[in-house]
Formats: sequence, structure tokens, C-alpha cells
Amino acid sequence: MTLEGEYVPTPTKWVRDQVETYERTGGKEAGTLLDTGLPVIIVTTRGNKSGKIRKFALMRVEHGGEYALVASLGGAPKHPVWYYNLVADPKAVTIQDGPEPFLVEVREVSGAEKAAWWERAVAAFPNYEQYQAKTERQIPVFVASRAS
Ligand code: F42
Repeated sequence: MTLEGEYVPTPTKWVRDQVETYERTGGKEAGTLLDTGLPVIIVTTRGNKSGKIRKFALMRVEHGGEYALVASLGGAPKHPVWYYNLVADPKAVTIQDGPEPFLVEVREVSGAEKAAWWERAVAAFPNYEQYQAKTERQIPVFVASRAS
């Protein structure tokens, strides 16, 4: 399942290349973050200003068929801009975790639910802890569930 529209790659070359290789090989290549061996997923959103198709990679944080999408951006003071795409259209999102992308619906989580997903996220990618420690920004977490 893919979103209709014109794909405009991210200007961040290493991410653009990872997305392209992952999609071309159905996840057989470029499935991990650089040489960490830690798995990634490919997320597709609709640009909230351009309406174009935007894609990026995130660490794979999966539990019970749902995924956490952690807007960490390495602990930068500002959200990644894909955050605003998800807020604007939480149903125009696909995740690719293997050969084929599938449609999901996302919701930003808070409180105890966020704490539970944050624990899973840090277990999958310990760097998230350092990212949160280095910024005043509360790193947002979305949970993606397969669209009904
Ligand atoms: N980023 C994370 O935040 N968390 C992760 O766990 C993570 C893991 C990861 C693993 C592998 C990998 O290759 C990259 C990884 N990244 C991770 C980086 C992630 O893939 C993104 O590159 C990063 O989060 C930054 O996302 P971004 O959406 O801010 O990217 C910018 C550089 C970008 O693409 N900007 C575009 C541009 O032209 O400058 C615009 C993109 C866009 O969505 N535009 C919207 C539109 O309408 O088209 C408007 C957005 C707005 O409201 O301004």
C-alpha cells in the first residue's frame, strides 16, 4: 500500500540513500542504522505544506504489531519537520518494515502510555536516552497502528 502523489526526497543524502536502497531491496539492504546493526523502518508521510510524498527512516521500535515513531532528531532543539506532517494528517502514513509498506494511523502519546513506549524505544536504541538528556524539548512519540 503506497500513498499517491509526487515523491520529493529529503535533502539529507544519507537518509535519502537509505530510503532508496531499503525500498529497492525490500529491506534486504540498508535495514539497519549505519553499522550499528540496529533495525530501521521506512516511514512515508504527506507534506503538510507541499502535499508531496515525504519519506524518511526511523529506528524500528515494535510491540504487539504497533510501532513507536520517535521524533528525536538526535536531541536537536527543534522537532524534525516530519512531526508536523504526522500532526496534520495522521492517516496519510505508511510504514515499511520488510518487503512491503502498509498503511497506518498514528497518534501522539503522552503520560503512562508514552512512558511505556519510551522504555521500549530506549531498549531498541539506547541513544534516545542521551538525546532526551541533551535537550529541553520533550521528544514526541507517536504510536502507529495498522489502519483498519
Ligand atoms: N530521526 C529521528 O528523529 N528519529 C530516529 O529514530 C531516526 C532514525 C534514523 C535511522 C536511519 C536513518 O537513515 C535516519 C534516521 N533518522 C531518525 C533521521 C530521519 O530519517 C530524518 O532525516 C530526521 O528525523 C529529520 O527529518 P526531517 O523531516 O526534519 O527532514 C528534513 C531534513 C527534510 O526532509 N526537510 C525537507 C526539506 O526540503 O528541507 C522538507 C520535508 C517536509 O516534510 N516538508 C513538508 C512538506 O510540506 O513537504 C513541510 C514540513 C514543515 O512543516 O515545514
